[in-house]
Amino acid sequence: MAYDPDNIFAKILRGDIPCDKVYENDHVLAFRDINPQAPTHILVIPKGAYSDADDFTARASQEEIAAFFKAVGDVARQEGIADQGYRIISNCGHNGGQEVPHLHIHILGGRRLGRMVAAA
Ligand code: DGP
Repeated sequence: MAYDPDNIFAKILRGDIPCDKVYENDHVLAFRDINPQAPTHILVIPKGAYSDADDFTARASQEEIAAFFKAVGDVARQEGIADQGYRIISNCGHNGGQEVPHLHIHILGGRRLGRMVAAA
């Protein structure tokens, strides 16, 4: 999918709209989801213009990929949910149910979560 520079997370990265930031480095930004599905619900996004996990894994550098996945673990530990466990999800494309077309990993924790995929 061609990257849409006007998507909401691109606007957050540009500082055009605010976010509740929890973590940032040269490659990654993480902030709280506006519609949390668990006591802790954080979105981790790369700073590069990648529309989804397919785009990212095809085009991103080894450094960007390593930094992104490392940040997911760092955020979970920072937020105190790693010991009890948590879930990471990245919805990719139409069938994946992705709504915002900038790659993001959801980190969900702070309670026991239900089945991984609800019955349709
Ligand atoms: P997905 O369906 O995987 O594309 O999830 C998109 C998530 O983004 C959804 O859980 C709600 C969240 N979201 C949408 N708009 C905003 C926003 O403006 N700010 C924040 N913090 N989260 C947003």
